[in-house]
Amino acid sequence: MKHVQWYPGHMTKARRKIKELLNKVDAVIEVRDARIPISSTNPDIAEIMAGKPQIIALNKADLADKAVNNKWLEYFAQKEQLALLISCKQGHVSKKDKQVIQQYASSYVRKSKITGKPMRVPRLLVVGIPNVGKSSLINALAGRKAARIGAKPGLTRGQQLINISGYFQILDTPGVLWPKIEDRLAGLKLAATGAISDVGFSLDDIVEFIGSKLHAFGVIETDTADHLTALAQSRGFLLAGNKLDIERAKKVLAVEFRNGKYGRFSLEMPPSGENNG
Ligand SMILES: Nc1nc2c(ncn2[C@@H]2O[C@H](COP(=O)(O)OP(=O)(O)O)[C@@H](O)[C@H]2O)c(=O)[nH]1
Ligand SMILES: [Mg+2]
Repeated sequence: MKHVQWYPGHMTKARRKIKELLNKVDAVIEVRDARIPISSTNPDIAEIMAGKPQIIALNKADLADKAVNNKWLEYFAQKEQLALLISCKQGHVSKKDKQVIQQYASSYVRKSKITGKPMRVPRLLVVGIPNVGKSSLINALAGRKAARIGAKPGLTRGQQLINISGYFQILDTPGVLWPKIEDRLAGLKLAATGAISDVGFSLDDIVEFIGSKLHAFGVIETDTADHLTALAQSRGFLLAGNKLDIERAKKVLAVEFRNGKYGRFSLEMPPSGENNG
């Protein structure tokens, strides 16, 4: 595995950028991938946030195992961290979730001495590693195409506050955190879920990992190689001379796993549980 971490120059810049954004808000929504709530955060997040109140949005909950999602909620509740299960791909965030965010963030806004009420609407910043759905969440909260989806990290528009009327305001520019890949397994989980676009791993590495997971979950009965053959056959992926196009099958397997075509999977359990692999 090649080294996937950003080099220090980038990191210093990213940190500085986040600090700037943090100054403008009362609280932060940290987006993580619900399938890998540990690997999809930066382990230095607490230090980076410097005490800024934080809501954890376990996004792509629609792709993760329902029962495991609930275990993660229990886990964060035990740690007294506010966490929400979010699926924002369809462009919608529930009223209840918006209210929870609003109430939490409001409690950190200075109160009027006279009325005892917050002096203004709370302001929030969305942060997270690439591809966890930061832009999607901002769009879904805003209820219109307010933030750019799929933009490369660093490619952001001029910062503006978006008014989520009746609830709060969010910065239209998310803060980009960098994943810290502490071991090969964490890297493979990030690659398999699409957080790091295959950087550092070959397609073969990723496909082998996905295949072994699908096998362990009982979704495929054969080994990865046989599954790829069957996939290429059933879809008619052929090269010249009627040879099976296995490379194409690999790409399709990776994409379809990422998008939930094989079902809903969680690749990480809360630390207290078993099966952390
Ligand atoms: N299934 C599913 N896909 C999502 C969800 N949120 C975002 N995505 C997809 O994840 C990819 C990355 O989303 P994007 O918002 O660009 O991530 P960002 O890099 O963190 O801003 C896009 O293909 C989105 O459609 C979700 O809740 N569920
Ligand atoms: Mg984005």
